[in-house]
Amino acid sequence: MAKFDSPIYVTRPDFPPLEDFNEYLKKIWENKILTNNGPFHQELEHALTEYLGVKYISLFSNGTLALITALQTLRITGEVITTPFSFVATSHSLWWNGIKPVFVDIENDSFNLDPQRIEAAITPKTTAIMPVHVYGNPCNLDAIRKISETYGLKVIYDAAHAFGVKKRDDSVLNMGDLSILSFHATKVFNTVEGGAIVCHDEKTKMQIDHLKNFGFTDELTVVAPGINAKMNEIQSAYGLLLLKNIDSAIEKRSLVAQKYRGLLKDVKGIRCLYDIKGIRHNYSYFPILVDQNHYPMTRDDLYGLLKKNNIFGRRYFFPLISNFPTYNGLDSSRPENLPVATMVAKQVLCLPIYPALDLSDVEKICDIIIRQV
Ligand code: T4K
Repeated sequence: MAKFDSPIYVTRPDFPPLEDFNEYLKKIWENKILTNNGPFHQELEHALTEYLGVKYISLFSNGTLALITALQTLRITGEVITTPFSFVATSHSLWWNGIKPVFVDIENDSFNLDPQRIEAAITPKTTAIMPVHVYGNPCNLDAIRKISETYGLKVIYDAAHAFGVKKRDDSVLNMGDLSILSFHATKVFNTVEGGAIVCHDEKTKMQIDHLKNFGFTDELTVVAPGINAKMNEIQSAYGLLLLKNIDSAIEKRSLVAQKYRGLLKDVKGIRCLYDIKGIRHNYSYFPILVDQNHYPMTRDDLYGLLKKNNIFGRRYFFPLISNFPTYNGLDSSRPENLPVATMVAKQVLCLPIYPALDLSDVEKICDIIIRQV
């Protein structure tokens, strides 16, 4: 089979219709408001609370600043229990707050923080847990809630991948003290760059809004050492337009995921993740595990082979965060402490998934994978 003529990337951002975006740009030109809680910013916050089914949302210029600010909002210090199987921004947000990440292993089925291993990692310095809904698959919410209540720990969910994900019709963003979202161009919903913090009460929403605007509460009053993490009007308008078609975008992703699963389900040595009953998934990523004991090549060889065929999968999240120089000296970073995460990072490969991906292209990608057996 001939390789793809043009590259197939792990994802492709959605773009709103250009004419519609021009209309919004015209309005911005008329309003003369480019940023600082402008009308589109307010409209997008409102639209997102409705769409996501959450009480309060505060828009950010990116997900990383949302994470950093979430930790500031709750005044988290000391040690925070988190997962090594995530994008580096998760742990970096702790580092930027002078907090020590304590890595705990992940579950073999969801690739999320394993609640059964959290308690053993709690010390007198532990103040919070920062789990990640990796690939949009919800963490074990009930178990994490119970542990946090027993030990009086805050929970900040890194929900960068979990836009629109629901458990029994309730947004996963309603769990924990705070959740953060990323609206980066590579995400299910994007504002080019962007992010948000979801919170559950008005006072916290106000604190977050002050913190993302240098700490200003009015023209002359600065109540805290805030940062500049505001989303601007152009990004907000982009988001408003994309939100109109978000359900159909998720539906198209779902068809891609189902196609992959159907074609790969019997391939020896290849493991897919499947839908969980009662969960509304968003199909943000399509990870497979390549087990070289049963599949004729390693994950890296398959990655290279696909690349030769113009298919650019990604090894999210390899290396583990705990293997990067900033973190690899920590006691909790020892591979013996993280056997499941170490195995998953070695085997995982995210295949292309995005709304505009043709199902015939999914067939071609799978054909290359299957032909090796
Ligand atoms: N927490 C978690 C769990 C996260 O995954 C992330 C971000 C964060 C926190 C932090 O949120 P942000 O501060 O980023 O809002 C990407 C993203 O930059 C990053 O947002 C994301 N997670 C991470 C998982 O992936 P790269 O370096 O892998 O992206 P890049 O530029 O290689 O893009 C991947 C492919 O997408 C490209 O090969 C082609 C395609 N693409 C990409 C862009 C940007 C396009 O077709 N068009 C584009 O404009 O990090």
